[in-house]
Amino acid sequence: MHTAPRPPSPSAAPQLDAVIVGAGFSGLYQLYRLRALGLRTRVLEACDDIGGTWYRNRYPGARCDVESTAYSFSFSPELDQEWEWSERYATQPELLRYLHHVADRFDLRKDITLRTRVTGAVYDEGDGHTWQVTTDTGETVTTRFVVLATGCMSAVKEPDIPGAGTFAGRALHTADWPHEDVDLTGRRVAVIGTGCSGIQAIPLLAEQAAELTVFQRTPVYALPARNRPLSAAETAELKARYPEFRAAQRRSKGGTLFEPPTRSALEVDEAERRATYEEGWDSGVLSGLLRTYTDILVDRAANETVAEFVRSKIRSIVTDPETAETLSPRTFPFGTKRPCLDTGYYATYNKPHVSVVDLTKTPIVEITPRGVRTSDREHAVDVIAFATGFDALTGSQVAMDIVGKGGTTLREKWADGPRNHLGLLSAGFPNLFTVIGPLSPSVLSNAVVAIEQHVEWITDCIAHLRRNGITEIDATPRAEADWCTHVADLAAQTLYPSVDSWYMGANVPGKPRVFLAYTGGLERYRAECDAAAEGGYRAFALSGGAD
Ligand code: NA7
Repeated sequence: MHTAPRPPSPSAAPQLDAVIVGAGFSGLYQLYRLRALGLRTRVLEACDDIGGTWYRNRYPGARCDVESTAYSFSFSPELDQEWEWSERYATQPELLRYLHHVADRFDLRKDITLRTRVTGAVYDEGDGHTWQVTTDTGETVTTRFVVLATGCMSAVKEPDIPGAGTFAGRALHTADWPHEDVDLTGRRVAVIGTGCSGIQAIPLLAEQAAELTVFQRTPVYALPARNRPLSAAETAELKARYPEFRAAQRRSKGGTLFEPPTRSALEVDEAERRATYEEGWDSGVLSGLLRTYTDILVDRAANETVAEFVRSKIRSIVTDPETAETLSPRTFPFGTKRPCLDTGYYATYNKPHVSVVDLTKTPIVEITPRGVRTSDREHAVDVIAFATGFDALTGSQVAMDIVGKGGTTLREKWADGPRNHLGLLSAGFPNLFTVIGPLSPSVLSNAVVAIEQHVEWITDCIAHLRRNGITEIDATPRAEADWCTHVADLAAQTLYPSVDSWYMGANVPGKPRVFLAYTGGLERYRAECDAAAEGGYRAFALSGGAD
């Protein structure tokens, strides 16, 4: 049970209409929308700047893996016309500049409070139908609605390695990189972790370090980004067709545009398959290989054809055959962990000062004051860069003391895995919406398109409630149970749940194994959400209120 403060008396009118937690892509757009409805809204942001994911992930090489022109807001045609992306895949600084531009252009900053972490929220289940939100600055605010815009990858997974605090050199984490330049010239650097963050950082860290040792537990499949500057002509051409492009994005399955495959990988011959995979590899698109055939994510034999194709590419790039084999993923099907887009990742291992330690052969025993001790030796280093990932999708929410009806905390309710209806509302936690949280398409889609769909649905819902004098909306236990079953059933038709990935919560010790995202695609999901809103949100439990 919780120790949070008691809720306010039912008669007290809330100080605010809405509190939004987080000032990244989700929080900024939600603020814009709720303000347009005339709601008294505040965004509370833990960091000392806006930007969310794109503020925190400042490591060298941090870049989006969806094309910038698609990974950007679509709600304002004027914004589309005035903003210029410089590269096919924007770097973190450019994405942050974009979000600053959005905040300024739409005058959002005045309702954003920085350096204020929401620590808890308690629901008044009397007639008040309000949340009392508390912060680490000692503030308490009452509000009718709360929107968790805390992102999918914001709870950093601290390295679960003995002795991690004893290192006498400099310890860094990709999700909390220093603001000032880190000069690694002449330094011996260790990188622990080879997910997307590690893979983006390693080539840049290798440019400076005297020695770079990569500690790899599981190799991943990485595809070349083929990043390049965007020409003025390309940009002009895109801007001319932005309206139709944005409309098509909204109708798409994953927020990016491509022709869906029609054939099985097993019904074509080897030469044709190879040619198709070469094209996907050269496309420089994250899903370039996933979208080649219908059965890549559902049939192991089909998947193995593309997995072996990537391994053949690794062998063709990495000159030392033993290193190439160490870097070759063999323990999980292609795409069941998020693939990575890289720039020079595999070729970095051809440099004489770069090496990889295969932790499946010589596991890390501990971090020592001098470096990293594996089962066979101690690796002395000056700097350790942890690229060990996140408590994805649920971590940021269960970190807060959120107390719903009956004094139950969200943490308690989700002890066996997240439960909600449509990823939007969890039964017993009324008026508390989540943007791209668990059991929604979130990490399996272009996040910005998914965010816009959620924010717009939440905004329409709140507008409806206010128009009709309804002060409480809750998911019904029945609808929630059906949704959780539906999400699990869809995932079970794929290879995803067969793999220990952060999609399954498997990277965090003790986290329940549940597939955390909706695999049915954005298009179908959007239809589900629209259907649930029909008939005055009849799929939810609604109550009238006191004010
Ligand atoms: P990821 O994808 O979770 O990668 C974390 C990496 O760190 C992965 O290689 C892990 O190996 C490794 N890891 C984690 N803990 C340890 C320990 N204790 N010892 C050795 N290695 C460890 O996080 P990223 O930040 O790279 O990317 C997250 C997402 O952000 C990414 O997919 C994009 O969507 C954006 P493991 O695989 O668990 O064996």
